Amino acid sequence: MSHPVQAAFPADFLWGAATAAYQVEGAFDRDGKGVSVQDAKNHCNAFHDTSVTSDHYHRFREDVALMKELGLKSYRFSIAWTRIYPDGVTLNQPGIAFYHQLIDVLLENDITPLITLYHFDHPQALQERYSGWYSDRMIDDFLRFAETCFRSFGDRVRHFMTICESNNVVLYPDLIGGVPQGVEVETWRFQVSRVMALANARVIKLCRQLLPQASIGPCIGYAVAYPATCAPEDVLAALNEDEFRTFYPLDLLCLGRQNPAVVSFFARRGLDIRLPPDELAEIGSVKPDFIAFNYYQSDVAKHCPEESRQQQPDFNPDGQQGGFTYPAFPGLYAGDSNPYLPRNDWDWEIDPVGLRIACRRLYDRYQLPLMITENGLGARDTLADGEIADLYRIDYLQKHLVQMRLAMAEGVPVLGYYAWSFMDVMSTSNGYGKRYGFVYVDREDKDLKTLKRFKKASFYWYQNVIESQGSALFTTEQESFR
Ligand code: BGP
Repeated sequence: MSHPVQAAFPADFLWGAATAAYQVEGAFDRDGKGVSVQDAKNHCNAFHDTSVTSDHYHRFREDVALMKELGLKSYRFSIAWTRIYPDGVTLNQPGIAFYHQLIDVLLENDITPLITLYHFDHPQALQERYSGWYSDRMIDDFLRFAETCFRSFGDRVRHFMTICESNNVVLYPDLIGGVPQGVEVETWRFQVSRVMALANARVIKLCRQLLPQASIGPCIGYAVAYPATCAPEDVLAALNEDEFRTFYPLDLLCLGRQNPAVVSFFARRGLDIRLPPDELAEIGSVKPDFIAFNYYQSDVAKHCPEESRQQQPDFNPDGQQGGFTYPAFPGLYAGDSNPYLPRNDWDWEIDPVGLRIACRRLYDRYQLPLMITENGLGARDTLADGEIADLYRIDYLQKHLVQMRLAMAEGVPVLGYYAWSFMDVMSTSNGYGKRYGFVYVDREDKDLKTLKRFKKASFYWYQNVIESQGSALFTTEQESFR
């Protein structure tokens, strides 16, 4: 296969892969760890059991050896807040010790750590005390946790992300503890995004004071919105989706301004979401070093008249195509499927070109370097004779990386790419029935089995991509990785 853009990637390009603490570590109550909102949630969910997950807490040395063999230049992981502050307030040294060991072993293997400070798992104690991110009190507790991370790990870690997908967590309140009784969901959404924006700004400021050499940025999930047709109402609906879901939070975090269309939409409904000028000025006084974004799929938006029935989005729980519940937000947009794109079993549409569009849109609007911090294909993998022939995943990753490279050739500075996920982890919406990793973990939702690790076909493929500094993307025949 030949391709017009075959120039090598920058020498310092961060070829990476990612995980998150509650999805990979297990050991949910070991060495003083407290209960997180994710741990609490698992008691009422068929597959969400954070007690063991992929047992990385006990096997991290073996896992880092696999990262080394894969050739990873960088590993993105999150720090479990509840290992460091089990109840949100009291320091737990053994939790710090665990991450010291993980960071040291990564560095011994020349793997650059990228730390996510918050990946959906704050202490349940803070949720019970004051409803977590719904309260301003969360800001100081998050700052205390971040400061401990900077002081403990900042001598060796140079890259930090603040809050993972602050835009998506407000769309799915149950992901982070839910909306307190008696509070309107829209009121909750804007309060949480305000608190997160303030926390983000103060944490970045603190990082600059304590670690002037470090780089730090926020993270969002971006599903580029396409109009369902070229009818102007549908084009407007797609603009609405982009502005509400992605640009409102990013404008706030990167430009310190509130998107006027969003402000006016809620004003017309009697909700004043304008921030006090001093808060806006504070948020705007901090410019991140980069924008991290997670990309899996694009979206379709169509006109949604005012008189339509509101529908919150919901995941496809059983992995049968057609089971996804598309959102409908009257007066803004309604989601729909895209007839031009294939999809996985959970209805996530596969759109490599969308990644290029996302890169172009984000850079054009914010003029900040980008990091793609999650991208991958959720699938049911089959272990047969110790092998996993995940050619569908190779196809997905290869096409996305090529489009990312094209965006770079078009002038977008992309600092790194982190596939989701390094190894199989507990999927947030679908447990172990849906896997993403380069490394297979031998377990099912209800059966821990051996927890042994197996390298998938995609492992060898990514190894070759990294080793060739990306040029294998344009030459490899997938068949050779079978
Ligand atoms: C992102 C989360 C990840 C991961 C991923 C895949 O939004 O940051 O933690 O879960 O989505 O989603 P899922 O696991 O639901 O398939």
